[in-house]
Amino acid sequence: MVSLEQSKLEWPKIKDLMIPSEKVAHVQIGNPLEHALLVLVKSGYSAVPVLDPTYTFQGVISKTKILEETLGIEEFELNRLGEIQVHEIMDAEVPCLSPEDHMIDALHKLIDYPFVCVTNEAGEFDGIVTRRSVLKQYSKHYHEILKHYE
Ligand code: 2BA
Repeated sequence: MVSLEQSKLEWPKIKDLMIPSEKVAHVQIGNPLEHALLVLVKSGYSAVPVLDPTYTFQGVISKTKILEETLGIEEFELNRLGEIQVHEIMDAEVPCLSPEDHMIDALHKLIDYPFVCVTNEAGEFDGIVTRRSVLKQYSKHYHEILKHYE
């Protein structure tokens, strides 16, 4: 019988799957929502990580959250985009992974989140693991098993 810890070792580590920080679009906690929306629209992503000036991970900001915040009673109040800072409305209660975790640790979290941030022991931002990268690994594994039985 294979233990959970043994089965984890068969899968890649998070550090080998993640998109490194330098390739991840992000915003700073003190940025106004106007800037965050610009980054989200220009990058094409629906949500991106939020960092502080020391590159410590703080949370996630999404287009949906920004639009919800600016929606008044009858119309969007776009002037509010310059008045509110990212840290006021970001989602700070999101799970993180360590570079030494295994893919299976990401799998559980990616059920509820499209990406999970990777931080080192000091809380510094190392990158993200996306649903795409994990699904790619599963697809590769599946085809290897098929070949094995052919
Ligand atoms: P979403 O922006 O909702 O994107 C959902 C999926 O759509 C992505 O899945 C990807 O397959 C595709 N996609 C969206 N925008 C894209 C773009 N500009 N270029 C290429 N493909 C794009 P995943 O790749 O699994 O990403 C999951 C989530 O991770 C994304 O959700 C986004 O919030 C975040 N993400 C991925 N790559 C990122 C990066 N380089 N910088 C910041 N955030 C990123």
